[in-house]
Amino acid sequence: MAIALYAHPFSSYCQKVLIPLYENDIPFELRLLAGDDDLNTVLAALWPLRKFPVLVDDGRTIVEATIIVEHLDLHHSGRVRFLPQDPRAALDVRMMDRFFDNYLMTPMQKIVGDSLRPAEQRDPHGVEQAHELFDTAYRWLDGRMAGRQWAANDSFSLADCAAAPSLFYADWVHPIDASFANVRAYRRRLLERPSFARAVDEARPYRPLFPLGAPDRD
Ligand SMILES: N[C@@H](CCC(=O)N[C@@H](CS)C(=O)NCC(=O)O)C(=O)O
Repeated sequence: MAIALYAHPFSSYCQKVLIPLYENDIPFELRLLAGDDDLNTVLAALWPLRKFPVLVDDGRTIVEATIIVEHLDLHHSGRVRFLPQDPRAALDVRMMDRFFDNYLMTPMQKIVGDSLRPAEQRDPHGVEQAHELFDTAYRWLDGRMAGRQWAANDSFSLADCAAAPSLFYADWVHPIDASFANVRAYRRRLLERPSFARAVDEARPYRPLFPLGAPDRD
């Protein structure tokens, strides 16, 4: 039975799982969540929290992007492995995956989400905190990436699947300062990775939807 992915190409967490699907040429059907009420009803039945991506594989529903990547690595493993077999090395990958989700994806979603609220429901303090978090996270990541090609263990992994969309969009909402040369170089490297480049290209038509205005680059 084919894999079904409930997703939207412009969504950062969906791009995180498109990367392993493209890296290993795993066939899947995209159920495009683009305002179709019927599909949204299906999504709510599969996952009442209505967050996406959601993957259905052989009748089994898998939620949370990280777990979807782990599921694909376990059940549809291919040329590129996303978690090292050594559990100690795998911990480093998981640590970096948490870093990108918690300290880049989260403030990015906070800032974008806030911009979609009516003026009287905005949270300027929360947005300010999100910007501060970016500065701290970029600084830490710059040190971490010194001399590294990929986020963990010198091979492309789950951590880089999390890094690619989070750094891609983070730079749109809080540009990475030129002093963080390692982070900027890593972001460029991720954009050159064919699987992520494909995900970015497929999402290009949706750029006008970016509420803060997509920059004219990338
Ligand atoms: N923790 C979830 C987060 C997923 C998430 O926030 N997805 C966004 C799209 S990028 C979403 O579902 N937005 C719609 C909503 O929040 O209602 C994961 O890792 O998959």
